[in-house]
Amino acid sequence: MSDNVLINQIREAVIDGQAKVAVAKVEEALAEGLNPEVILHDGLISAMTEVGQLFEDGEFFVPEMLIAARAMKGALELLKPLLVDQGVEPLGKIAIGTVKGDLHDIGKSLVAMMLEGAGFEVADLGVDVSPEKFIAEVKNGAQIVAMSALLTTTMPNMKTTIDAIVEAGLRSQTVIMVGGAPVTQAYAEQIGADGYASDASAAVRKAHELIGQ
Ligand code: B1M
Repeated sequence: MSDNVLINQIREAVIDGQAKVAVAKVEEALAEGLNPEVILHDGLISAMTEVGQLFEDGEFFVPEMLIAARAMKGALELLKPLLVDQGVEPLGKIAIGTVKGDLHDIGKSLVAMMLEGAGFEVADLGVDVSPEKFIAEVKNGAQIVAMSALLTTTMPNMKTTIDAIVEAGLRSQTVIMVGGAPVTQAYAEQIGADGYASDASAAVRKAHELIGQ
């Protein structure tokens, strides 16, 4: 089967929330030798972009978004070992999480996975992460605090977390990186973060840069 047909089938399976079909098609694509990064970007991420558009257009509602996300996560699990190179020595410790009030975890998990693959030790704190939890990880030796936000309403919680880290007297002990669809370089600067990355690969580059490697 042609590569484009398979990629389209993966996209459609994710958009339709057909988790089993999505996994089967990703397996088929891998067996045919398609590049995992192409499957990720042109198949899975492209499908979630379409899902977001359908939601904005009022054609999809939260349940449809949720089942599409489940299909994406199932397929992503298959790609994980292929996208993650085995790092040898941990390069530094990163605490990553989606900020308080925000339940979106796919992008954050993708970033965590790529950072881990690049050789960082990653503490994935999950979603809806309070400033206190990030602070506990800084006390626990995290050199980078990495925050993700997908909602314009939760972006300010990045600033709240930075302020809490400052108040705890820990700002000089950690560097702070932010990202997520609504976040920009300008916003990162405005809230006093040390770095911004637009996607998972950029996050790996930024993490290297931030801890001087
Ligand atoms: Co939500 N949702 N959602 N949602 N959802 C968006 C974000 C939205 C843009 C949809 C839309 O309107 N088009 C919109 C936000 C609008 C806004 O704020 N302006 C929205 C809304 C409104 C909501 C609810 C409020 C809906 C409601 O209840 N009425 C609600 C909020 C719940 C909450 O969080 N409190 C909600 C709920 C949900 C679901 C639970 C149903 C589900 C999430 C399931 C899950 O994650 N387990 C969901 C989904 C799936 C989406 C969309 C469709 C897809 C998100 C996604 O996974 N993208 C999304 C629309 C969209 O983004 N197109 C949408 C794929 C992922 C790989 O990309 O997360 O951007 P992304 O991550 C990228 C980069 O951003 C970057 O790298 C990643 C990989 O390239 N990145 C970082 C991310 N974090 C980073 C951190 C870094 C660096 C880079 O450094 C630390």
